[in-house]
Amino acid sequence: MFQDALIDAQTRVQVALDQVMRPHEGVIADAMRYTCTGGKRLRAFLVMEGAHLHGVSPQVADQAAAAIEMIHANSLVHDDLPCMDDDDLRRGMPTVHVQWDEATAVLTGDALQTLTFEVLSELEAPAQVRVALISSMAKAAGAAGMVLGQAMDIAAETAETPLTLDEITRMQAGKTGALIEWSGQAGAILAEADPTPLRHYAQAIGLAFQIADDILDIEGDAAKAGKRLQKDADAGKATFVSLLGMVGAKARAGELIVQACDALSPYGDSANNLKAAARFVIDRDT
Ligand code: GRG
Repeated sequence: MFQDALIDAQTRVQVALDQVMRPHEGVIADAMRYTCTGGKRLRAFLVMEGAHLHGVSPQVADQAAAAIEMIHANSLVHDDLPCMDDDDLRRGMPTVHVQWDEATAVLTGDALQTLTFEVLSELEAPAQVRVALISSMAKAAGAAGMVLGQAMDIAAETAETPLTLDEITRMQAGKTGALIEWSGQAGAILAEADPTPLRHYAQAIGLAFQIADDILDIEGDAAKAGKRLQKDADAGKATFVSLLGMVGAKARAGELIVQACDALSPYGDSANNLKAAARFVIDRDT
């Protein structure tokens, strides 16, 4: 069942994260562990489930899952900095620059990023598989992926006109979608199988995830979410809700979930957990 599989993924990725960070000591290592605590672990779950579908060993999948959760945590720490979103609360805890200071937050993100690539380079997998995962991670996180999406989002704050639906879709494909896409495909890449069905699935849930985030920003409960809400509305920024309306945004998210589940048809019932995860992406309250 999906809920059991998600809890299992949360437990397994925490063990893997503890293991990869164990040799590290000092304040940055403390902040890395702090940053990698909590969260839904959706990206780890996607890696593990995709790996399971392709018969990849859980040990290898868990390392790849730890890698994506570390670069995701890197993005959250940097996103929360005063020069970006300037947030005090993340996953229900003070953000790293509040708990420590800005220099620590920058360095913690940097250290998580390099450890991400170190872990991928040391996976028990053929060299060409490791290179494929490293290269796709670099592209997903970098100047044509998450960094680009974040830069577009920041530029939109001072732009004269709000983003159009097309622009916001491209911005989110980078900012949120690229790492989700990497997570979805990683299991197939590890098995040297065709990643196309999982890529299509992950692209659809990535966009649905962001639409759900925009809905939660308005309808969510800040205490449950563990972070500040109503930010985009307060800043007068265009969101999927402002552009499609609440009813339209919910309908679009629902369509994307159908599309995501359709993409999984080559896997039949073995992909039931991934189908349930697609629903979870839009039904979640955090
Ligand atoms: C790491 C190379 C690199 C660059 C960072 C700061 C930045 C560039 C990007 C910001 C990206 C960002 C924070 C996007 C928001 C994505 C998002 C909706 C995060 C929340 O994800 P959840 O809900 O969080 O899965 P949990 O806490 O459950 O893990």
